[in-house]
Amino acid sequence: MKLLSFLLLMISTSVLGAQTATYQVTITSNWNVDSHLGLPGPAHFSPVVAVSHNSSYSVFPIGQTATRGFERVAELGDSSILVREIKRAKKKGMVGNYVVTENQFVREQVSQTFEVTVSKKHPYLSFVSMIAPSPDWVIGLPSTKLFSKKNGFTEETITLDLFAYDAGTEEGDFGGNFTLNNEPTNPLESLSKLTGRGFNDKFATLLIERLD
Ligand SMILES: [Ca+2]
Ligand SMILES: [Ca+2]
Repeated sequence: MKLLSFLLLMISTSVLGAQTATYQVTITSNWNVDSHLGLPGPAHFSPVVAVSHNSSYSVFPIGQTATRGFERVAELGDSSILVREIKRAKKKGMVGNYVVTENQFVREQVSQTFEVTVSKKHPYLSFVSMIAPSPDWVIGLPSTKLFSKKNGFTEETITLDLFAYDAGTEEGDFGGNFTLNNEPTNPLESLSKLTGRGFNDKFATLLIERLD
């Protein structure tokens, strides 16, 4: 019996393939005075909150209004409430893994790298990080599928430009306004790309590479 179950395990592993894949994510700052009308001394990207999930969840839902947790990240870079929301989504089966990184201080540390594991059950990756200081501006990755039944886990390297997005929770959305204290936006607006002077160039670039 033992041999039989061992054989079945071998067969199922080879037929179904690996259940998870790990990706290395690198974010490199492009925040600069000329393009973005200012680079304040404490300029940084807040700890990245990255999540693997199914199609019912996203941590960067373009077109939707902010949850309390998302608002807190967008305005203060504080991920504590968002992590609670992610844990609730995990209990409901919508989320697989999540990671919270460190601040990325763009004057001394131009890029940061972290790893995320996606699975067949949670094949999407999304993340968010605050452009700080700012009213409620973020960079992020909308839900990106890294596994399909047809092609398996994505092997190709993904590169993307990351532009500034408005979380729709605070006023003051004009180029170069790297300040924290602005009037609340009421009612909330949806997460959308910022446009105009100071926003036309990417704030960062993104590289996603498969590790194993
Ligand atoms: Ca805003
Ligand atoms: Ca607010």
